[in-house]
Amino acid sequence: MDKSNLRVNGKRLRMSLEEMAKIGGTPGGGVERLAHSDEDKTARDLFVSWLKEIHCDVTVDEMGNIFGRRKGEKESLPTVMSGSHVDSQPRGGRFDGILGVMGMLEVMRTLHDNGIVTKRPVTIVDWTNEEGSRFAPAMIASGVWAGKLDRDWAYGRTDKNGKKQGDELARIGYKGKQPAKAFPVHAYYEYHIEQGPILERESKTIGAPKGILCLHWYDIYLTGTANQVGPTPMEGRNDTLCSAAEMILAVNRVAHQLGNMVATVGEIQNYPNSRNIIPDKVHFTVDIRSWDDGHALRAWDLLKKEFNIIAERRSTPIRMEETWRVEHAPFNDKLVRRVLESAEELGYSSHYMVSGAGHDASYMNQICPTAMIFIPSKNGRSHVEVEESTWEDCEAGANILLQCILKSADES
Ligand code: HGY
Ligand code: MN
Ligand code: MN
Repeated sequence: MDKSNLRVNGKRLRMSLEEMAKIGGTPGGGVERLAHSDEDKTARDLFVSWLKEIHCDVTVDEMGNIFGRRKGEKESLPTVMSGSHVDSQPRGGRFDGILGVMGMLEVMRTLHDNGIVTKRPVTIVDWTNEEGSRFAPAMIASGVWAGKLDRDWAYGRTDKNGKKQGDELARIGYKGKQPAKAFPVHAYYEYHIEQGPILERESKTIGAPKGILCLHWYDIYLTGTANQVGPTPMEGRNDTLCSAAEMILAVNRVAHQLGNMVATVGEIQNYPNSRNIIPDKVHFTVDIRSWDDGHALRAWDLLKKEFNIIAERRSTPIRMEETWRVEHAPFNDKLVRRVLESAEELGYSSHYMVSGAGHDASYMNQICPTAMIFIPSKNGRSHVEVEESTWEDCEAGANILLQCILKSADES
């Protein structure tokens, strides 16, 4: 059979995405499927049932990563793999992560329908807790699998209510026995929405990122003196929310000043968070990203100095945690070219770019040749309920994935 004419079933892909969007669906048309929530479990169970329908060999490792393997002619050859994540942000979108899992499922279904056995085995993966929203950091399970993060450290990470990641993984029945350890992979592709404005602005259908920015995450803790807001004079207050406010604006300013980076404070907790008590504890997060890891570290050095000055001036002692860093990920040139060539062969416009969003492909890139396939995000929006991509583009990206998988899986 001339596999270059093979195409996915776009309707079936749409149906699986719509089915998944019902799990944790939100009133605003998005999804909320936080890592290790009941919704995450429901989606995982459905995914596993679909894998079994096409006779995949399903395994779950210690971090809850779900693998579905389709036999190849030469079982001893390293597999070709693709996948993404089922978990979402709070009030997240219906495409982030799940498109890459359903897209690869559609590829596996297409191989199954056509009775195609590739030279190499083909594996699909759902990476646990890619978002890092409930349990920080992001990409934690692919990080453990790649040998870059410690499994027990990951198990010990807690959410805002003090629940431990390892306990929650066990609670939903996905704390597998198989070690979360890298096995040989010949090539890894990740199919994902762009989550930014470039493809839409350039009117291109397929994005081929040259790689992913570095991601550096920090946690800042401030302590002050709580008191009744009425009788306490303004002079001499140790108001942690005022310190945090100055620090948050410094994060924004430094990113503008240095350029070639993004830096954001996305999360803050304020205690006791009562309108008539001066806050005496604040926790907030800092996310810094750049293609140049050293540049991102220089920004952090500057911010640390500024934070210490502010904390000193306001007498609100500070503790800064350097929580997590993943290097920038320059993808494999050959595989990136394969994405661009496949787009050309299938008649789709394409664009060479960079990924500002983090993906499990960052860690896979440290293990094996890796590349990603993007499709446009409407109005460049993501991590929001209005996240949207067209069904035509979803089908187009899945067709590119199918061709890339076939080419890599038939390589000797
Ligand atoms: O943070 C990210 O870019 C991804 O959504 N984890
Ligand atoms: Mn994602
Ligand atoms: Mn995301």
